[in-house]
Amino acid sequence: MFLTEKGISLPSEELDLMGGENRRPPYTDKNPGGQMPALELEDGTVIAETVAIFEYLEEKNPSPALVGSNAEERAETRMWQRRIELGITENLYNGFRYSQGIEIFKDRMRCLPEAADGLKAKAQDGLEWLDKLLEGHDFVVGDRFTMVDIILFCATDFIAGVGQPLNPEHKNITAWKERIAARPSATSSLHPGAAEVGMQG
Ligand SMILES: N[C@@H](CCC(=O)N[C@@H](CS)C(=O)NCC(=O)O)C(=O)O
Repeated sequence: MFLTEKGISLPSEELDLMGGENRRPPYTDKNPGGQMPALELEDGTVIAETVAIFEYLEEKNPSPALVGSNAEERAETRMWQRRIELGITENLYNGFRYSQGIEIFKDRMRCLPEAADGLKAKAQDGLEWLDKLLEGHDFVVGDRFTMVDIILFCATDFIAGVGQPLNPEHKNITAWKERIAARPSATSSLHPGAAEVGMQG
């Protein structure tokens, strides 16, 4: 979705995530973090972590700005990225990994099944907080569409299909999600496998 918004096209290679191809060599020789995505540059440098990839691509392709077009905008976007990932999306993902996803993740990382419900509740606390702040705003970072909308949209889109739907009482987040889902980049970047499990974008 980020690439599509930027108008960037890159060659790509798919790995069998369910089969754990990302958790063993040769992938882990390149990205010892063992997760996807990773971006391999022509000189062999490998950049993992989605936000690091976004920031790299933004520096190389500043327009349209999805981080920001000046220092103030970039700082504001990064502030929101931290809030959204630390307060919401990491809790959504770990809540999933430690419960519905445990069969996939139990041999990949230390799982804390006893923490799953608490993590899911923390994510809901974060969404409740955000719902109020979104009142009167189109996007998470005020009135600018940024990488933060992409991060939160992809997380809430995926997680709704695996046991953590949005709370319909969060009217502002529900409206925001529909707004982001309506962007052509959401639909055109959707992997056929993701569409099969009910994702919108
Ligand atoms: N912190 C990483 C998390 C990446 C992540 O969770 N990737 C998932 C796919 S979207 C993955 O590789 N899952 C399989 C696994 O962890 O083995 C990032 O932001 O890029």
